[in-house]
Amino acid sequence: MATEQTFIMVKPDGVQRGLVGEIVGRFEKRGYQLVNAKMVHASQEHLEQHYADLKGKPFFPGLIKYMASGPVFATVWQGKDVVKQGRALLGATNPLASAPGTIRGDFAIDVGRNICHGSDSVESAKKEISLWFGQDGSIPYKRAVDAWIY
Ligand code: 3AN
Repeated sequence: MATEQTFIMVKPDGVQRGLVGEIVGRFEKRGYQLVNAKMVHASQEHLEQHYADLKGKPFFPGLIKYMASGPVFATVWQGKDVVKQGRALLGATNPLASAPGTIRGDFAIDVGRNICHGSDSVESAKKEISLWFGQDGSIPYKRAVDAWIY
């Protein structure tokens, strides 16, 4: 049984454009298990923690303002290679480089409004899940045994 988990977030533009169902559906159809989910209107401090690695970047203040502009849909997903495959489903950070067929490649044109976030490593997934959901955020429920579900 695979136990790898990742943190996937639909950003305010994705929520406002009605893309939550589309994004959740793509992960479900690929075979991943939704472990946790919630709508959150995050504080500036919380988002600064989430994006701490980008603090020195010129776009950081604008990024925090955009992310704090409305609710996001925060989720935890589980399954085989879900961190890497989750990033592949999202597409490249800059939608100009995202392949059609990916979420960003199908729905975004601006790097500053790129709809979704996905953890970039197993380590950052652990940190992000605990930041957004706390200690109990990553406990999976038991799925029916099925050879086609990871
Ligand atoms: P990713 O979200 O694909 O992991 P990061 O961590 O490099 O990419 O960037 C985090 C977020 O910062 C991006 N999702 C995007 O919203 C924003 N961002 C990254 N690069 C730029 C940029 N050049 N201009 C504006 N916003 C950016």
